[in-house]
Amino acid sequence: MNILLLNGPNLNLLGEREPEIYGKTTLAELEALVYQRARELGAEVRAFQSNHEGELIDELHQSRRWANGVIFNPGAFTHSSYALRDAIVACKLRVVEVHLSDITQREPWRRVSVLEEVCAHRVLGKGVAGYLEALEWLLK
Ligand code: CA2
Repeated sequence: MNILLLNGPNLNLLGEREPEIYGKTTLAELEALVYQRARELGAEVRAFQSNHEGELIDELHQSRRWANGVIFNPGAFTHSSYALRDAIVACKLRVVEVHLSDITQREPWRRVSVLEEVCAHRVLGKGVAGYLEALEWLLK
């Protein structure tokens, strides 16, 4: 199984600010944890992070034949990006929407996900462990 690990805007700064919301783990550490668990489970992971909507869309397009599933934290694009929503449908990949925080318990604008309907599954508010849960869900 091949899994794309995709992180959206500002997640390159993980571990640097707002640890009370997003935890202390850096993006590099998070990616290493997912790589390690995937190796144990016999899967291959490719990780990509971008602050740019178009680059995330390009990565979904480019991975559509290689990947069997996607672990995707779209960051704030979650709440607004119909372009990413179309890309998820177009690439026909099983996408798990992951959020470190529980967006359903935060500001009203953060409670809305325009991607939820086109994702196969979602994991909210479990921090880094949520990414591992998403991996295991895709591999089960
Ligand atoms: O809870 C999540 O995982 C989010 O997807 C994180 C996004 C946020 O815009 C979503 O509403 C929920 C990114 C938050 C900003 O990331 C930071 C990272 C490090 C330091 C400060 C902010």
